[in-house]
Amino acid sequence: MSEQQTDLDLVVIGAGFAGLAMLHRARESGLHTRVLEAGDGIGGTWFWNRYPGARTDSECYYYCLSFSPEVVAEWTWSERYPGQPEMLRYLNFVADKFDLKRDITFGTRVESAVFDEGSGTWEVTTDTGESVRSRFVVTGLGLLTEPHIPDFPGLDSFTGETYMTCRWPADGVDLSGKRVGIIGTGATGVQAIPLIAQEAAHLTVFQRTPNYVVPAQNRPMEPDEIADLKARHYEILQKARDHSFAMPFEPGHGPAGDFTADEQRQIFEEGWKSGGFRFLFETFDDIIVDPAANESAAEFIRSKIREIVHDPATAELLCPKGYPYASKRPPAGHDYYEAYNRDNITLIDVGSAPIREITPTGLRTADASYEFDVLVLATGFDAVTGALTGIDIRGRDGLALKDKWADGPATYLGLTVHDFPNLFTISGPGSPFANIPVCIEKNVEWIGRALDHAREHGGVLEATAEAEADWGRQVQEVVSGTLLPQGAKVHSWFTGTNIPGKAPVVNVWFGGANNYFAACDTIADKGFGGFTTPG
Ligand code: N01
Repeated sequence: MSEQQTDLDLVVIGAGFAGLAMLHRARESGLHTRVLEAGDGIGGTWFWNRYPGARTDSECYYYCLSFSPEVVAEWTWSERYPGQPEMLRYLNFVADKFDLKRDITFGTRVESAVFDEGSGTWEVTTDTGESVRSRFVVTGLGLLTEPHIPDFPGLDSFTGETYMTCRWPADGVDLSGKRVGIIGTGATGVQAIPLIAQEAAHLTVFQRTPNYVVPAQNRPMEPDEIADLKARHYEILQKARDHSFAMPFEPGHGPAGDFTADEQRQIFEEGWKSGGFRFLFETFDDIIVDPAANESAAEFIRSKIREIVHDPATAELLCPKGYPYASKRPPAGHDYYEAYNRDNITLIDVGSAPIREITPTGLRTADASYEFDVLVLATGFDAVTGALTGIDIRGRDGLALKDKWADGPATYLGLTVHDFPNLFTISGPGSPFANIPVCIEKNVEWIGRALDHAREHGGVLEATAEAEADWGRQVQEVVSGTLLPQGAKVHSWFTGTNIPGKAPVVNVWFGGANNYFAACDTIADKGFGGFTTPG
């Protein structure tokens, strides 16, 4: 193990969308920066999630970086929702264009970051035995990074092959002729299931909670469309920044209650054809706040499931009931429900008969046993906080972030934490869950200004305890007027309830990404109120 001390202005943890954008911005300010990345390549989420069917759930032309007009002009997307390989090629294109990799150290997992009061610097140590000292630390760890593997008894006893979707081998897995069992029907499982079913001899899907899946309606991009989207990129970006979920969508038709049942159905039908999140945001404006509007949308989706899935018993099992649509993050499907019409797929309800143990040849639920050769775990993530608390981050007086957040995360703007000076968390808890690249770039823009401000005013920026407490109150207040907290009863990562024992707290800002961006901009424009900048 080698040990080496380097003095840096900035350490960025993670080389996904966030880390790359941050590195580029930091160079503009002339900061001596190093990015530390656990993976062997750039991409973050898009590096690790290589499971069959992995692709974006947002359309290509706003799920991308905008900081470079040259990249916008030079890169051409092939599909409406790019697959993981294309997304990874894109991020490499961006990194290579700006020669970003020269400042990134790969295969290096950060183990700790400790603030030293005396020098006002952070000491960051890695699993390669390296230790670097830096004035600022920015985390770009992603919201959905730390895998969640349920504590199934007997997991190690399984004698077949086991794969986590978020650690799928880069060379792929040959599933042909094999019996596969998959646990999990979240956004990941929903993408993987149709493709695994096409390849495997048989697929058994273990579903605990059915999801509301709207088809993405993927298709190739047309040359004329691409030219138009490129020409209007910055107009589209502004539209996304003005939208509550950072997507350049048209408003809905107003409250669902203003329309008859037939009219509602027609509008939902249009939304279904538009696909993906457009169904949620371009149909009616009150789906996530009004129980009746939500139930209309939910019932429309159930009617589609019953129409598509031939076997009525399977269709009923797939129909979500008892919780509002979108109170769990709704997946986008690619022939998802259609897959259940195949002869080689079986759906098992592990909501009513839970998984008791993994056996050497399969698994046993409360009422039956199942055999398979390959086990796929699509069981989600310790979202939002998991990647941050997985690093031993210590602020003033040795305070561990993990301890500070034991009863739920506390941040100012999702970006900074009281008692953790000069630490910035891109997409941290309390920041919006919305179209991620747009949010990331706004965060990076703001952090860039904050770093410049800190350097002009004595080198330290720290959220006050009052500003942090006030932001925490606002995060809980804005969500209380919506149906989203009800997802807690069906293990939603929005509320931390997908992880047994985790504090059940809404950990993202649902008060509108547009309002959040405005709040952050105002704070920066007014000289960073809510922060102390002691010399
Ligand atoms: O994880 P999840 P994910 N016994 O937590 C089940 C983003 N994403 O990886 O619903 C049995 O949603 C669990 O059951 P239940 C997106 O933001 C984006 O699918 O908790 N089952 C659920 O079915 C998404 O929301 C994209 O009852 C158990 C599944 O495992 C987020 O990532 C693509 C269980 C976990 O679903 C996470 O999605 C994919 C148990 N003990 C993902 N424990 C794109 O945008 C868990 N489950 C492209």
